[in-house]
Amino acid sequence: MLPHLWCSGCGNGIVLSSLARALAELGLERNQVVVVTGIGCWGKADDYLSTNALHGTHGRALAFATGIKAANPKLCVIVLMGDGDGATIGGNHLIHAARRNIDLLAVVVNNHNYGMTGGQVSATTPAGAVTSTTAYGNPEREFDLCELVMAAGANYVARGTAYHVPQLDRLLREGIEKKGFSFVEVMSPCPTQYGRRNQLGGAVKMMEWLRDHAVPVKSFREKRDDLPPGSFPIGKLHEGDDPDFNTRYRDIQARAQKEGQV
Ligand SMILES: Cc1ncc(C[n+]2csc(CCOP(=O)(O)OP(=O)(O)O)c2C)c(N)n1
Ligand code: SF4
Repeated sequence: MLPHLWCSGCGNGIVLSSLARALAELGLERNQVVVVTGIGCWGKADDYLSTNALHGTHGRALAFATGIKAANPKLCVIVLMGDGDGATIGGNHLIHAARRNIDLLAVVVNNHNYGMTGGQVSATTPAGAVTSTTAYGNPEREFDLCELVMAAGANYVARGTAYHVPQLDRLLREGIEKKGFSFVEVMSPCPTQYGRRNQLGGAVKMMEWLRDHAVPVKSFREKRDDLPPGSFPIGKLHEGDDPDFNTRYRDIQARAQKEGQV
């Protein structure tokens, strides 16, 4: 095991191992891969990967990644963000990356709060949950990130958890291979900040909660009204085949060149 900065019981190490396995299984050359991260606990993941890496500013990872992919479409671009980074301060970039259908994989580790800076409320904190900035309960409703990016136009949308590891390996592999915007949300425990404040019983109990509330998407759609409160679907939620941004851009470029405009 590598020395790392994450708390014991944090799900980040599990997601990182899953990503490393997905890259190894696909046999990608490390110089063909660029891992782009924002700021946060999960945003430190690129420190432990021997690919190209860009550690950007908080909430802007997708903007940097879009530039990289647009400039060199041959690169495999993977963007690692927390829910604060990728969906709260960076929420607008997330929507527009999905709308643009830029060909990359975005992995948002959703631990329901801003872990690194003391457990503040984020756009995925469940309504009523306690955080350092919502001491008596969150008055806001949470985003369903998968539904959000699906509605915005992503080609591949999936949700996994830090408990369901073989499935997560597969979802990350599929997300890397799929052309267009791929989004994998990983539900993951932050026992230090979120778990402690919400009295979720520590890292093991949080893992057991994931085991008991994550439901394969097919069963979820069939039985959603009969499932225990808090249940959520996991697996591949959506796959489309719309042309990605670079394909559309190339087509327009070719047309413009033919018409002698550039
Ligand atoms: C513009 C800006 N605002 C705020 C911060 C402080 N900051 C650093 S990390 C972080 C929260 C990260 O939370 P999240 O993205 O959910 O990742 P986690 O730490 O939970 O993995 C914040 C608010 C910053 N670095 N830059
Ligand atoms: S604060 Fe939370 S997200 Fe950050 S390393 Fe610790 S357990 Fe993980």
